[in-house]
Amino acid sequence: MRCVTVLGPSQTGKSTLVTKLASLEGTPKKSVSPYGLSLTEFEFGGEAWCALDTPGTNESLALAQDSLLASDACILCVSPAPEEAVLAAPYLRAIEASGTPCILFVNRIDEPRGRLRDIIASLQAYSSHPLVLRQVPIREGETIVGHCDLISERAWRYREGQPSALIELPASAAEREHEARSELLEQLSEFDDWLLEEIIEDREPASDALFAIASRTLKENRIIPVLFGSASHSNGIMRLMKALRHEAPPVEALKSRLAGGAGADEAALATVSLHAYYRANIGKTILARALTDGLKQGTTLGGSGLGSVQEAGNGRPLAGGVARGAVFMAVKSDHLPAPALLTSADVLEPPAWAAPPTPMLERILVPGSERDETKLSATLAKLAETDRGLKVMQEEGTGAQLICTQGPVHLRDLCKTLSEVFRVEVSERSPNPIYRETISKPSNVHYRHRKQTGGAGQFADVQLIVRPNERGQGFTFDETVKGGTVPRNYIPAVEAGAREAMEKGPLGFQVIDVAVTLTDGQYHSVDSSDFAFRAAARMGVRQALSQASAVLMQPVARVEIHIPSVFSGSMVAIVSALKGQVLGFDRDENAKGWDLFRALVPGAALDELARALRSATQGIGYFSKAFDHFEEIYGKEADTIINTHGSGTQAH
Ligand SMILES: Nc1nc2c(ncn2[C@@H]2O[C@H](COP(=O)(O)OP(=O)(O)O)[C@@H](O)[C@H]2O)c(=O)[nH]1
Ligand SMILES: [Mg+2]
Repeated sequence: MRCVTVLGPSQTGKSTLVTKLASLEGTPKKSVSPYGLSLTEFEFGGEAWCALDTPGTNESLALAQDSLLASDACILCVSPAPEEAVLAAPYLRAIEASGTPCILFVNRIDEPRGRLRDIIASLQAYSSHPLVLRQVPIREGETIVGHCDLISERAWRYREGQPSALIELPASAAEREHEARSELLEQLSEFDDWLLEEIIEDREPASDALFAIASRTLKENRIIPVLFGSASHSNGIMRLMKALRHEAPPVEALKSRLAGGAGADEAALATVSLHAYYRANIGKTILARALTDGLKQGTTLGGSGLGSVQEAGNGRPLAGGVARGAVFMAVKSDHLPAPALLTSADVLEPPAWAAPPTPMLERILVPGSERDETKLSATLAKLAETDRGLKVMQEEGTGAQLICTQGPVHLRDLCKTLSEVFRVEVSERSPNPIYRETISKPSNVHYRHRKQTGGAGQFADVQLIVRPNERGQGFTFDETVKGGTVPRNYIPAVEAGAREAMEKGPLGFQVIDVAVTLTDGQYHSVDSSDFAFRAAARMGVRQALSQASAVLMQPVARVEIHIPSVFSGSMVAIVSALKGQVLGFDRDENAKGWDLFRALVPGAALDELARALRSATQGIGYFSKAFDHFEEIYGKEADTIINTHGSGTQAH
């Protein structure tokens, strides 16, 4: 079986294209995962094919990447409007990183949306491989009525609902054809010395030789050939499918690509799992592709016996086992993760390029009942195993389930799976922002803890200095006690008490960056104890903090924003509006046409940054974030935060 991924922006006609490709010769079989990955099996040219169709939203990029893990080649489907080219940038980036041979298909050419040359030029800005036009349109007025293949130089006229008809190349198209053909030969000659020679010698190379070169340059992933058509009108579909059949590399090429990318032993690779999900009453279902022959139920894979294997298109049991190259469904193989590379003994990480984008949307899941509460964390942990775009954590302070997802659609799918498959009901809320407080001036305190209850009394007396520490230094403690006024053995208890006082300061937040010094004190030979000194220090430091002009501190994150360069102009304004600080920006060395923008942004503004970035970049820009430091925050803004989130007793 040969496998191809179809990917590209939303509404470019990917799903229509897959349906048309799969229906060229017979009836396709199709299955769809709850995450929207749709898989179609069909026959073409006497071979079995599998097309993986992914939703065209940026949240689904991870799904597209996982599909590439199992694909011999991919089709990037775009609309012919040059101004929409930027929407394809994330896909070009992912395809290039993966090393998957790619055919660019400009769909919807029945719609007058712009010139082919313009769309190719716009897309070229995001690809380091040359985009090589393999056909030119034949036009009547503004309408494209057919195409001429630049290698065979055969011209075709589209016919509604029927195969295209072979025609004479119209004189009006001849000049453009000639020009485009020379361009194609020139582009191909960069990768073929023989062809270069032929061109220099002004010889006309034979079509067969050119097809062979075109095919090799796609297999070696040096170029991206460009075809066009209209999926809904079935125009250009046969040409595209034939190109795939003749030019897409065999599964062995995928195998060595995966082994190379993951640093794995190619000979040992048996299977790549690309996607997993849970179904009610069935459990974990894994989509995988066999890289060797002879896999069947019971075969040792990833260290354990493979459960039952089924046809991916319709779930029928594969009694005879799985042939090399076949995409299959594995159930009752709970030990297998996805995506992963599997040898018979081991489970290996997929290549780094397949890592999902950093999850940007953080939410707290609140269980609906006590029963749900116990089930929720176990279920989330299980889901995170099969969904690398999901991160599960606990909220600081409350211990609630904090999840990071790719975005709102991902979150919705997740809650749906929780409810429908695992019967766990949840509601959601935003995480509590994390604030801290510190002090802005030193303060001294003399505190005596004394109690006489029943028999034994309690006595401890401490004199303390509380001072602001350097930013980032945290809590420090020392002592300058002279003459044993506080005996050595009680000093650790004083430190412990001081530390306890840091748990909640006068504004109601954890206190950071404070130095406490024990300077003097008194003890009682009978009534003093660790307990008493701890209490004295705790109460004393609390009192000192309340006299030391507490200030609110907010977290500041360091963000790395990834955007196509065309959007870079708007970033400074976005970051400034969020009271962030721009640290600089550079070209992204790893992705043509992309910039990397670094900034410091208040933690509370990260949600807003995600929103602003989405709207400024048509959903394409994304960022990764890491906590950087806490910084002071004053005035009205601070008061509002203290009133909403603080649990202190003392007003600011
Ligand atoms: N005019 C025109 N419409 C198309 C073409 N291909 C698909 N469509 C329409 O575009 C819409 C989106 O198609 P779909 O295949 O769902 O796009 P996807 O989001 O990329 O999967 C549907 O209404 C299709 O009928 C085409 O070649 N020409
Ligand atoms: Mg679709």
